Amino acid sequence: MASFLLVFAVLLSPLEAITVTARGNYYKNINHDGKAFTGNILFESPARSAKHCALLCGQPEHRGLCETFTFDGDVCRGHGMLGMFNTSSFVDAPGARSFSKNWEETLPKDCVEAQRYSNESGVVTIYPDDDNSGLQVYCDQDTDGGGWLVFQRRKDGSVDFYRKWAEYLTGFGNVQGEFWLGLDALHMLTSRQRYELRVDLVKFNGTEGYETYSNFTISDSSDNYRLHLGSPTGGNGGDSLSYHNGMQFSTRDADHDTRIFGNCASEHHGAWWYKSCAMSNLNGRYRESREWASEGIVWYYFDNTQYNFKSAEMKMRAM
Ligand SMILES: [Ca+2]
Repeated sequence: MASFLLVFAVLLSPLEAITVTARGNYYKNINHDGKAFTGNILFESPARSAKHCALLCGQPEHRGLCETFTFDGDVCRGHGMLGMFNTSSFVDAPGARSFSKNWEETLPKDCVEAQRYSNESGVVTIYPDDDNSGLQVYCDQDTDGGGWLVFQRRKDGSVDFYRKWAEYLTGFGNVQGEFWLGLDALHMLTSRQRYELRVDLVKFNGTEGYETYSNFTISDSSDNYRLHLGSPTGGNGGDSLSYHNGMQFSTRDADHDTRIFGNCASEHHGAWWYKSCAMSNLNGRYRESREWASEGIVWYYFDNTQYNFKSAEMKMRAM
């Protein structure tokens, strides 16, 4: 039987349904004229994601009979082949996605793999592990060959970064604009594979700088998301992060710095892996113009000053 006849149909937003997998094979979505195959239902089950639905479809209990599935964001329905070759068994379903075996591609687990689907920077859903329902992230596919997962961005002061512990864990802001992805996500990602770290900076006069580090990992909540960094591996921005290597994360309401008398997060109006206190402060207060201020967005060794930056981005790439 020709493999192109194995058509998969799901009802999903395009962002969620980049690809799905079943029985160890991988499928890339193709349009099927806005129709979905809904016949010959073999099973119905709640599912977390399209990928989860595909995995259910591939379970041995279905004895290989499940060939397609639909997922409405809540319920997963597995379908057999019966009726698939009759166009009347497809119903109108605007936004439906079909999946063909011909493509044989894998779900992207990071922004490096996401380059297989698009070389343009933007928001994509990655699947860091099989049980995960997907994580929406911003991939920078332009800088130094691309493949960078951006986890922090400052550029216009539109988002307040002077926030408490709980918000730094879950993340905040707008992934297209200013945001912090979240310490829980950073721990999850860096515990699954090795990443390098890159910091991009722009001064108010337009001068750009960057710095890269190997082996970027963030420990878990029991260790207060401690920063672990390898050596600086390149850049012209000055190494302003090694000073913070081995430090726990602190916010104004959760002081884990090594300064006994004082709270670095409140003194620097930010949240960071403060020591006693900071050679960098990229979550500090945003200012519209160049000012000398230790509570601003500082990267000290750029030019050995505490002048604030116009923009900053922190990103990571699988090594
Ligand atoms: Ca302290």
